Order: sequence, then structure tokens, then C-alpha cells
Amino acid sequence: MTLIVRALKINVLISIFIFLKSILLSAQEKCYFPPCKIVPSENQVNYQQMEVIGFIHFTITTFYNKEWGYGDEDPKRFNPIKIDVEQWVKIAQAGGLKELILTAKHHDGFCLWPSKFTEHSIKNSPYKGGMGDLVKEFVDACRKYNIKVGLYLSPWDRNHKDYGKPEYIEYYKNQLIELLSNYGTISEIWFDGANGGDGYYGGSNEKRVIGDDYYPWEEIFTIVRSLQPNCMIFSDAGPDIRWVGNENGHCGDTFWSTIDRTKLKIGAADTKYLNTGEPDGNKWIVGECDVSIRPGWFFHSSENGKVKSSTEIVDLYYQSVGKNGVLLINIPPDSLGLINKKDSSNLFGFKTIIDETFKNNLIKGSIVSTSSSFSDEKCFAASNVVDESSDSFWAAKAGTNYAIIEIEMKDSAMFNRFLIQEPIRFGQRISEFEVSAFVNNEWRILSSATTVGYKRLLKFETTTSKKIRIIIKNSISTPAISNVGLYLEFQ
Ligand code: FUL
Repeated sequence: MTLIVRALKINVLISIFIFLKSILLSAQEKCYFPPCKIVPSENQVNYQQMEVIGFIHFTITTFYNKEWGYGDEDPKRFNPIKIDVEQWVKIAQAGGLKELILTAKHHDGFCLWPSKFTEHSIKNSPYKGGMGDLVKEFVDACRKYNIKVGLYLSPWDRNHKDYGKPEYIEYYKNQLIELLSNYGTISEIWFDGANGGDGYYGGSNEKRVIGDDYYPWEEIFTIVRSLQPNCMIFSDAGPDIRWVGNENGHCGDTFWSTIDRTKLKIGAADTKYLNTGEPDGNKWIVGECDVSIRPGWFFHSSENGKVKSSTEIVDLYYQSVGKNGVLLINIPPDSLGLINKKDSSNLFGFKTIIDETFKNNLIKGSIVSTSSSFSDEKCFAASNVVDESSDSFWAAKAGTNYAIIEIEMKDSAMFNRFLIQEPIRFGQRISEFEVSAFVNNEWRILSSATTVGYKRLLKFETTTSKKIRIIIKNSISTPAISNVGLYLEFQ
């Protein structure tokens, strides 16, 4: 008898377990949102979220007051007597930069670390009696202040005698291995597209033109992946981060992170294509908008009056981060080894404006209604777009490419900036949208744009209203939105 009772009890327990499991599974199924075919890696999503990063252009060229060193510079001239690498990093941190990329080697071939493969390096300079290693100092300072480390290793080397021959490729790979093996975690490696031309080349003083297939790029990328699996690789052709086709810090008005990688060539890029990407692209490659705070990449005192102002840098933020890119801004130290006060104060001014503008989202927690919904489940609630969380999102009815979202605030407010974000881990979808405000009993269009991606920021005249409306006019797949925001930038 007791055995029968026990068996019955076990049966009941099993049934309850199966019942609960089925409820859980069906809830999960309802929460499932189908991703696009091409989505970013987790590292790419994290990379995009850094938003603003920095470049440090500093090498022997700085001591010759030149942009591109010819390769015949004398290492003895490299002597930054007041250098303070922590100053660079502290400025970057206070200016909101999450990563710094140092020119470990620029086109002149001079190495900021004591490479064992060349004499053209810091080891033959007076700096620290030839015992210095600026890559190490830089890496240590970045670690101390919690800034990620990136390195620029110029493929073009105007110093090396073998540049253009297979021997130089071995040399380049050896240097890459040195940098990626001896300095701990490197978060980004920057492969520049400028390649070939005249130079010193070990005394030959000639022009060397290289062929399309000179660099075994795929092999080089494999070296990076094997030594630093999480290091993001930048080049004209990715694979992780791509050039946006200009050095003014601007993404295209339409900017797809997706792009057809087979159409890209390092050093021979189609700049227009890089600047827009395409919805049908076969790879996700994050756009990185590089620009210098000064006209040149290296420091020249003659440009002290031409440092970009805080508001100019703010505008760059809208042109890059606000169009689905990452802003990479260069702050070059002078020949003493210090970043000029003008550069740092303008960078700080930029950060203050951005922080002030985006600290108060006027539509946070407002009432949201949408023309359709992906499902009735809480996981895609319309209110997710005003919760300021990048984890939650709203999506329209499956198969739709059009949707209306209306947001009503408790009270009227004044605003002149609009933010919208897609949950990019599911892909980039929206291709056309429009934002309006309800003013004097009618909808007034504030702005319209094409792509969204990680973030789209729009500026318009200061408007007072209680209600806004977003019309998604077109989308390559069911539209989804993770956040919208409304802000007032004080002018
Ligand atoms: C370019 C280089 O030629 C410039 O000197 C600079 O380093 C810039 C970031 O990339 O291609």
C-alpha cells in the first residue's frame, strides 16, 4: 500500500515538474526574437559601447616638427625631457576616452619600444639613457587608470632597408609578435592603409611601390587572434573595426555596420562605400571615425591656435557616435612629452557638454503606445523604449517594416536633441524614420533620418511639447528599438 502511495506521489511531482517546464518554455519561446543573419560579436557590441576613444601620435617625427618622417631621422633627437605618460592617460580619462591607441611605430619606422629586430628605436635615443620603453610606460599608465590599450603598428616603414621585399614581412610579423606578447592585454591593433612611396629605406632614398598582395593580411590577423584572442583588429577592411573612409571623424548620414567584406581592400579602399556600408553586407564591421583635435596628427606649435573647440568636438560626436560609429580623437603630445593645455581643456569642455546634455532624459518612464507589437509578452513591452536599459527592447509585429511609436510625457518640456537606439545584438534594421512633436494641435516634423544602429542622435530647434511621435517608415527586417531619449542642450 505505502509503495503505491509513494509511486502516486512521485507521479504527481513529475507531472507538476513537466507542467512548470512547459510554461517556462512557452514563455521563453514568446520572448524569442529572431536575430538578423548578420549580427555583431559580443566584443563588437562592447567596443561600440565605449563610444569615444583616443589616439596618441607621438614618435621621432614630433622632434622634427613633421607629419610623416622620411625614415632617416636620428634616434638621438628623441628626447622628451618633461614626458609624463600618466598626464596623457589622466587627460584621456577625464575627457571620457575609454581606450587610447599609441603609435608604437609610425611610417618613419622608429620604434617606441626597444625592439630586438631594429636599431631604429628608443634604445638608441638619450631617453632614459637608452633604457626606456614607452610602450611599457603607456601600457602601465593605461592599466593604472583603467583605460584600454590599443597599438598602432604602421605596415609602411620608410626606414627599413627591406621594405617592399619578403624579408620586411618577416620583420613586420616579428614586431607584431613582440608587441602582442610582451605587454599584456592589447584591446585594439591599428593597421593603417597608407603604404608605399618614397623613403630612406636604409639609405636607398627611393620610391618603393608595393603590390596589392604584398601583405599576407589573413596570416597577420591569425597571428593577432592566436596571441590576443580578444584584440579588436582595425583596418580598411576590418575584420572587427573599419575605417569610415575619411579622417574628419564623420560616418555617412546613412551608416550600416554591415558591409560586404569581399569589396574591401586594405590600402585601396572605396572610401564612399566604407562611409555607408550596405544593408545586405555579409559582415558586421564597426565604423571607427578617426580625427585629430588639431589639423595635423603630430604636434606642431604653429597649430596651437587651431585646436578644435569643445563645441566642434561635440559636433564630431554627433557625426560619429550619433550616426552609429565610434569616435577616435587624437591628442598628440609635444616634444617635451606633454599634451598641450589647450587640447586638454577643449576635450574636457566637450565631455562636460555631452554629460550635461544627456544626463536628463525627459521621456524616461513616459507613457508609450505603438502601432503594433511583436507579441503580448512583457519582454517586448512598448515601455522598454523609455527604461534607459540597453538589455530590454520593443519590437513591432513580426514581418512588419513600418511602425508608429507615440510617447506622452507627464508635462510639457523643452527639448532640442533626440536619441534612438536599436538592440544591435539582433542586427541593424531601421532604414528610414521621422520624429515629430505635437505642437499647437498638430504634428510638426522635427527631423528625419535613415539608419539608426547602435545610436542615432538628431538635433533640431528647441521645441516645447508634451508628446512626440516616431514613425519608422522602413526597415529591412521587423523593427526593434531599445531606447529613445529627448534632451535639452543648453546653447
Ligand atoms: C593615416 C596616417 O598616414 C596618418 O599619419 C595618421 O597616422 C592617420 C591616423 O592614419 O593613414
